[in-house]
Amino acid sequence: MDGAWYTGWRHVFKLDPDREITDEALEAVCMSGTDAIMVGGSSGITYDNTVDLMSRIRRYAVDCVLEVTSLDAAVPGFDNYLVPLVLNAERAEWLIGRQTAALQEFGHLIPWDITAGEGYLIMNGDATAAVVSGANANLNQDEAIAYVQAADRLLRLPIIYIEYSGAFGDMSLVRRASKIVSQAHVIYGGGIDGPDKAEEAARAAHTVVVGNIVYDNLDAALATVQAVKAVQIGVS
Ligand code: 1GP
Repeated sequence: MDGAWYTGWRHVFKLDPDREITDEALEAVCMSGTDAIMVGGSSGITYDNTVDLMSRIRRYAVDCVLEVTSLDAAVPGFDNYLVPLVLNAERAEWLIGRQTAALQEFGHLIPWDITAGEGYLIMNGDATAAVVSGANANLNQDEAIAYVQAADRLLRLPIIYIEYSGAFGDMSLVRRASKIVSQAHVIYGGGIDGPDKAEEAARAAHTVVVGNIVYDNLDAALATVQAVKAVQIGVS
């Protein structure tokens, strides 16, 4: 890892433009000490709801990054951009087709120095992202690790995101992934409902993403920040 903008992230909150969040809750999230706010979701994302959420987050000093999953919602003004490539998608459209279509149209506008590709490995077949992209989440650990190695060694992707959205994943897989990568940064997200799971994930991944619980139990969500920051990743 080379000190790129995402390498210092230990904890990230992911907010969904398609879900309501009060000003008070948003303030608590942005002032929590998290390293960044990621804006993204798998459905109902529009230009308007993305601009709206970005401008509300912009009131705070925290870094704000857009995960670009729809061309319609590629909003300028974020600090950074992540472009997911779904490694285990059944349809090539989600691996590289939609991205190249976007480049044909907007390639000249992309701020490359603040944009990174993100190899997405979707491990929960029930997650909306899995359904939308037709991801084959039915992988054993060795098969999943082969995707991680392909992304890290063959594709040289800077980030690998192990996504269990909605369910807490196999931390032994995440730990193995973080150990095996040669240059990629490993992000884990899914099912973190409070400090205990956050701490477990922080031992396994370079960066831990906390999503849904922000909307369901704000206090538990806020408690994940210190839980993550208190642990050193045990995989260096
Ligand atoms: C979703 O990985 C994130 O993209 C976080 O997952 O919403 O389950 O916390 P949860």
